[in-house]
Formats: sequence, C-alpha cells, structure tokens
Amino acid sequence: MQMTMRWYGSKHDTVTLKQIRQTAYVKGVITTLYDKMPGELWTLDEILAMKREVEDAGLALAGIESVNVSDAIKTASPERDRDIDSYIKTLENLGKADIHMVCYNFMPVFDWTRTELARMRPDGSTVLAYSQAAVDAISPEKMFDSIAGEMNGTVMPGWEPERMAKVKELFELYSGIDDETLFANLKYFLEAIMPVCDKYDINMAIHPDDPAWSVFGLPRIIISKENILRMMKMVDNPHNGVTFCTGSYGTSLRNNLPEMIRALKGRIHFAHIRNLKFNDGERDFEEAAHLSSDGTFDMHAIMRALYDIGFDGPIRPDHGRMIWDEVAMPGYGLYDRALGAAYLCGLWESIVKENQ
Ligand code: CS2
Ligand code: MN
Repeated sequence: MQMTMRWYGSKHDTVTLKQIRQTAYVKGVITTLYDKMPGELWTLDEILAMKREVEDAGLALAGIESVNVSDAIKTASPERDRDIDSYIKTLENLGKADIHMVCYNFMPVFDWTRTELARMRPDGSTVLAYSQAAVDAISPEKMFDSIAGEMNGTVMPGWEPERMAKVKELFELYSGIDDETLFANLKYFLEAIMPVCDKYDINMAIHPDDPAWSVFGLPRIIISKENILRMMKMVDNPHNGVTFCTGSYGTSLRNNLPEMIRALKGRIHFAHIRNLKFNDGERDFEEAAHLSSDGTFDMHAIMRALYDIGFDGPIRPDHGRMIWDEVAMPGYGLYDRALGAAYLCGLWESIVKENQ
C-alpha cells in the first residue's frame, strides 16, 4: 500500500504540501482540480500544472479524488452524452499525464451526508456525526443551512453553495429515478469510459454512498457487498473497481468490512480508512479516532484483510477529528489525519513483519 493524504490544492486547503511532506510515512497526495464543475473538461495543461506543484514539493500524485460525475449522467438527461464525452477527454488527459487512479461517486444530489460537522466528544475534540432522527426532522433545503455555519469558512466537497442553491431542482431531476434506473445509468457510463481506461490503464474507483441507505427518499446503490459485486459484474473489467471506504460501508452494521475486502480482491483500487462509533441505535453514529478502541471497527482486521488480498494501491486516513484547536475543513485537518496515518502505518508494519 502507498500511504497518502487528501489535499484540496493551495487555494482551498489549510494544510500545506510541506506539512504533508514532513509527515514522514506519507509519500503521496490525492488531489483534484477543486474548482471544476462536474461535466467540465480538465485540460492537459491544468493537470500537468497540478502534478508539477505536488512533485515540486517532494510528493507523488497518487490519484484523483474526484473527477465528479454530472447529474445529467446520473439521471440520463439529454446532456448525458456531451458530459460523458468530456469525461472521456479528461481521462485521456489524466492518462497522458501518467495518472492512473480516479475516484468518483454515483450518489444523487448529496455527496456524503452528516447532520453535524462539529459534535463535541468528551475529550473536547469535535467530529462529524449522523443522526437519523435529525435527518427525519429536516427538509433537504434546510439541511445545508443547518450545517453551513460549521464549515470553518471552507467549501466542502459536494456541498458547494452554488449546488445547494439548486437543491429543489436537483430533487426534481431525480424524482423518477429508482435504484434500477441508477444502476442502468451507471452501466451506460462505465461502458462508455472503459475503452479509454483500458488504453491508459486508469483504475476507476467508485466511492460508496454515505450513509449506506437512502436519505430523503433518494436512490442509493453502492451500499453493500451484493451491490458492488453486481456493479463489477455488469461491466466486467479490472479497471472498473472500487474505493473501499470503511467509514461509508461501515455506516451499515450489516456490512462486514474485512469480509467485503476479501470478496473484492483485485478490484480495490483505493482505500479510505476511518473508524466510527455508534451511539444509541444503528443509525446514529459519530466519527472516531482511527484507533480501534476509540470506535466500533477492528482496524487491525481491516488492515489485515487488505494485506491478505495483496492490496498495493493508495490508501489514506479518511476524516479525522478536529483536535489541538486546529481550524480546518471538517474532517480534513492535519493533526488527526497525521495521527491516523501513523497508526495505520504501524498496524501495516507489524502485519508485514509478522508475515515475513
Ligand atoms: C469523501 C467523499 O470526505 C469524504 O467523505 O470520502 O467526499 C468522496 O471524496 C467522494 O464521495 C468521492 O467522489
Ligand atoms: Mn471516503
């Protein structure tokens, strides 16, 4: 595995490449052209400039998170083929720039959904949290307003103000779309992009839906082992793979994470590792420190499963807690993600050595 950290670019991130570089065990970053709208073309020059900036700081560009998929593609609206065409050209430019891993998601309207961005834990750290009761009590339009004040002045992926201003229209766009239609639209998209992925050896890594069930009545498909196996089978190409995000699949306690990892051998192209702590009931949880004992998951068993399947792709500590008075994008401060990376590298080193 290659330990990385997500970086939003010098314009948006509070964390610098220099800081990431000094996190000794992190050798690469996962980044994006954060200002691009879904459907917009990424030119080769823009990609090369992004790559140069990362490499000049002594780091590798290990992959992209995300090249976002437009709502037209997800809903099969008239602009779908135009947007797919531009997605293919973007992939071609990424391939020419020698970039071989692209994370994306197929979630309608919202990217991940949380009801609080700064829930206080007993030690005074703050974390992102989800409560089904809070979702049930609010309308989607109100949802954005209620969390907007907790973003610490940052723009959170999938929650851009311009996008949230159109939330009502977006819901209308998805009104006739159920799980089956979404699967069919995903298939259409994947079939169209596989030739360019084959040509440039680009691994597509779909990010799971978070949480792993329908929110506000929207369809959600990338939520379980059964559904991912279906997705991989419907376009059976090794470049059609997944981002294994423990914090997203793990929202459903029915998902056995180490077992899922083993079932996806060869098709996990990227891993997001974080821990969750469940409170009263299944659908109420908060994000915890990466350490197993701080949450619900057995992080050793997760790393062990990745080791056993021969996972050699990029991995990153996903969201961290906000600690030590850091002010940053919720989930994406430096301190706790660096602690998480150290812990995960420690687990990995011991697993490797025990197996030598
Ligand atoms: C990320 C997602 O912060 C997060 O939860 O894992 O936003 C992820 O980047 C996207 O869903 C991938 O397109
Ligand atoms: Mn994730």
